[in-house]
Amino acid sequence: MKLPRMVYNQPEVVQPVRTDVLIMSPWLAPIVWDGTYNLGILNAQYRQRKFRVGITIFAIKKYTVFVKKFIESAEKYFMVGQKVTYYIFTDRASDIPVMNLAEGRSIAVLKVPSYPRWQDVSMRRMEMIRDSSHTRFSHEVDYLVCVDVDMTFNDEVGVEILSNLFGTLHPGMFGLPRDSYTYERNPQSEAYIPADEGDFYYAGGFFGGNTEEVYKLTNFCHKAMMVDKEKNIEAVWHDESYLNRYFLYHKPTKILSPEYLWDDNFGIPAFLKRRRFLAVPKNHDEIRNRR
Ligand code: 4GW
Ligand code: MN
Repeated sequence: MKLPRMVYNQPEVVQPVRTDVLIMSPWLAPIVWDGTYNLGILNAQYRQRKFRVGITIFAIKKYTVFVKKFIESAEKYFMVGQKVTYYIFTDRASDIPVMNLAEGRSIAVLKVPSYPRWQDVSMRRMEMIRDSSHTRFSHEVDYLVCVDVDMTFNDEVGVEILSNLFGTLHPGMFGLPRDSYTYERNPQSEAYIPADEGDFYYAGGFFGGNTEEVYKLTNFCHKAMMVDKEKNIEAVWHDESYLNRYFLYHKPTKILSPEYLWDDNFGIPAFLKRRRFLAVPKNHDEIRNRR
């Protein structure tokens, strides 16, 4: 495909685009912040090849209430103009609303079991994503984006996030010393990270990559959780702890700034120019405990 002529500002070699935040990890993975990329250029580059994006969400038990707003907001802001499949894992398929989507976009409902403990509901996502990787995802999509469902898109999230393996900086822990991160600190756990290791604290609610890398990540996390379970160990932040362990030794090729996973309970710091994907305030009694 021939690229159209494009006119845009020249990149300036001796004038950094952001000086208030880190925009590159020590292993040269870009950290995606507003102002660091030109979406027009990226879209033009991505248009040259066909690709499809799958976004996985889990709506188990009462969390089906989040689906409608999630999809509505995603239709407005997530990968607009791209081919997208929403993979909705649920134990209550009849509660998933029928929705009109833009052209090239579709919903696939995957029926899965529920677990009595919410920790298991959260952790088993790794196993379920893994199990669908070879049966479906690898045939149907090129990239997978795996996110929490108790969220809404509030601004553009596009091809700038795509990479072989990406993770997102947790909104509550950027800028802290590594020994204060809430990594799993029990050396007996498969999620263990010593106090003098660790790069960033990544959020469990937004990661992804190409289907093969997401398979490897979810397979690692699920297996590690099963090893721990045999020893009656459960990492402090469940799937998030195992994800952090994985990313320590398999560095992500791209890192999303907290613009991509924000919670207004943390306020709005000056460096945060956009809040693209926001936590829905939860009434914990309503949503969580009455099940
Ligand atoms: C406490 O009672 C619960 S229930 C904690 C999580 C629960 C839960 C989570 C659930 O009942 N059903 C469910 O589908 N989930 C999925 O796990 C859902 O996709 C959710 O976004 C994800 C992680 O749970 P969470 O969003 O409540 O976790 P935080 O508060 O850390 O964002
Ligand atoms: Mn959540």
